Amino acid sequence: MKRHGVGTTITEHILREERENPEATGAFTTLLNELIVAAKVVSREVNKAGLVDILGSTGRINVQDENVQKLDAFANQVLIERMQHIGQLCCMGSEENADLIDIPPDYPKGNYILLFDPLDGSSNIDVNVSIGTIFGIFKKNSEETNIDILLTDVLQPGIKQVAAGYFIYGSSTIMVYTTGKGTGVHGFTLYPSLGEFLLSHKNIQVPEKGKIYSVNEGNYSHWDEKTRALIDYFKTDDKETGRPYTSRYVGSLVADFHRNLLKGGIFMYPADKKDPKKPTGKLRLMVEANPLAMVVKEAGGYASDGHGPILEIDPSELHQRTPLYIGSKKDVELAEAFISGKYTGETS
Ligand code: FDP
Repeated sequence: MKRHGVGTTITEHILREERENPEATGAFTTLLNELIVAAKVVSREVNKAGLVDILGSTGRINVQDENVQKLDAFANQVLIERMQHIGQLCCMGSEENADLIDIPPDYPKGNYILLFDPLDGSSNIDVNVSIGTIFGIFKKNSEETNIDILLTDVLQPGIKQVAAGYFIYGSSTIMVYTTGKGTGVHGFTLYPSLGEFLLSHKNIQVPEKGKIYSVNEGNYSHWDEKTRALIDYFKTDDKETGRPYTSRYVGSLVADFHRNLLKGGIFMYPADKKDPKKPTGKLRLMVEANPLAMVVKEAGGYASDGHGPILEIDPSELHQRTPLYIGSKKDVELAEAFISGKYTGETS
């Protein structure tokens, strides 16, 4: 509903979802609202990232400023500082921190666990390519609030996430999130003049099959035969099965994922032999793969590690890595058939 020329704000949307959930206490609404504030701060900083140098070189100000930090460290700090005091979290986990992040003793604790990648795609910051923040939210198993949280409380399979989503800092800033259970995936665009996220992408559905494949093909020589066969498949001419697919790879997971979510297709970061320390690929299960897997599932798509659903992986480490195939259901099922050696012939 339009109100005085403004569409649905994200706050309205979250409150509506809260009213429709009889078990809601308002705790989750508080959590999301504070997360949105943190993302607005990061978005503002990302938008002026290039200006720091410009101002420094022309006006000779700021360039020696000790407070000018790397943006990913800044985003991490903003998220931790904004989220730790709200009273709804029992701990956090960040891609930037080796261990779990405790809630300081002078703040109240809650039942939610927030896991995030504060600035994904950070190698793209310097070149003005879209980057993002990814988040997944779990509930701890026990209702008791004043107990110490152990890593085992956090290491839950992605299927147990109660919400997940991302912010993309691109030509505009967009938040996409879901609370699962059929509530849909919705996108909200930040209107800078209002400082508000407004509903812009209602109930996003990823096409069942796409035309795009997204992968860092520079890793070709490090892949096994099955992975190479899959990529060769997408590139081979065959009108009946809609091939060749078109290749699109930004190198920012959030940006590549977001494009394929809206247009259809598959994003892949396969296992490779490039780095013996990362035999299962580069991407992190808890802060990258799981949240996007929840989003894509709710939008009608699928995420796999090549052998089964990402959301069913039982994690053993906070920073566990996983191969990732994610996007249109039929494309990901096909990839899974190739990788697990079950591919038998042409599919449409
Ligand atoms: P980045 O290293 O720039 O932070 O997981 C991080 C990530 O980017 C993803 O956003 C992106 O999809 C991937 O790594 C890119 O990796 P490659 O450079 O190996 O393609």
